[in-house]
Amino acid sequence: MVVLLVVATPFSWAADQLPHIVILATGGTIAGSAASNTQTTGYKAGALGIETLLSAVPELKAIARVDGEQISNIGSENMTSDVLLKLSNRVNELLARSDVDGVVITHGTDTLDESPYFLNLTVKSEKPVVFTAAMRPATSMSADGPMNLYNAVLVAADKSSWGRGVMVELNDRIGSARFTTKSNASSLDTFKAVEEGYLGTIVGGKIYFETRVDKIHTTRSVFDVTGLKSLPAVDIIFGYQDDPEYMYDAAIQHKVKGIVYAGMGAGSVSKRSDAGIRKAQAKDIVVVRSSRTGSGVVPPDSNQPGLVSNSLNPAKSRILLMLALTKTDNPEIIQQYFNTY
Ligand code: DAS
Repeated sequence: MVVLLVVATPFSWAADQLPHIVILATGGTIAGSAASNTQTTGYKAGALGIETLLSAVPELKAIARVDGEQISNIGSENMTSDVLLKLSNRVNELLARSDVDGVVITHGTDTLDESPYFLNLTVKSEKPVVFTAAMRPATSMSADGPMNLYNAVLVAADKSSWGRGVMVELNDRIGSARFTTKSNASSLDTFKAVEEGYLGTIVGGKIYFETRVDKIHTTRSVFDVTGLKSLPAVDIIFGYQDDPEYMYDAAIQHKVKGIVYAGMGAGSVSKRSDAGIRKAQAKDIVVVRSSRTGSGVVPPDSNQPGLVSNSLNPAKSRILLMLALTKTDNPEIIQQYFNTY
């Protein structure tokens, strides 16, 4: 008599069924290393590799099949368009595979309002893309990186995350790439969307989504960076009392294609900036007025030069203007992009 022994190994059976999440590491404080566990400033960001980050969170194995790739290992103050293009193209390659269910990207916090928005406009998939980071280095007491990474994978592995656009997850909060920005230089809860709030939160390992993004993103975006080797040069010029016209001369001299004006209040221009903007426009440079306040809408104003950024802050406006200029230099079309993305 043949006895067939079937051993159901829940864990290995479950492991085969777990979502496959790829973690792309770019550097930042989450991979930061300091001399002591009480040091939370002045450390080296991007010091630890992806394997070290993954080994610090063995609990990931219970929620997803995880692979790690090192895209770069830099402080995000040194993030560049070249790395953004590499990152976006790699994410699209991965998400086009039927055996990949989502992507998590570890990143520095300093420009974590730029990279996620770039991918929000260039990823061509409904699958979850979740950025995460840390405000304390991996070597510090109560480092926030491991739990942020665990929660980011939890979100990326969850079917309810599909179709929400690129997300930013830190400190048990889930923000949208479109609205989330770094609101404080050093606090653990620095990532916020002042007016739009969070998409959801994570409590006790459970995801609670509360809202969705109305703006266009991912699969509905017209922007495609496949095969692009560079992006049009766009600079940001800050508006302030006594702001000089020569900043615009420098931008013109360097042959930028676009300028974002980080204006006072609702994008107000001084007489000097007005002259500078009109001079740039005369050289076919597209100028968009944003607000240095960090939130709120910059409305159209026929008395002031330039397109308007809607509710995009200056750093996000630059991301959209760079991508817009890969498609057109028509001001009416670009303004429509700012009204809808
Ligand atoms: N330099 C910061 C950065 O990489 C470190 C951090 O906060 O992640 O953005």
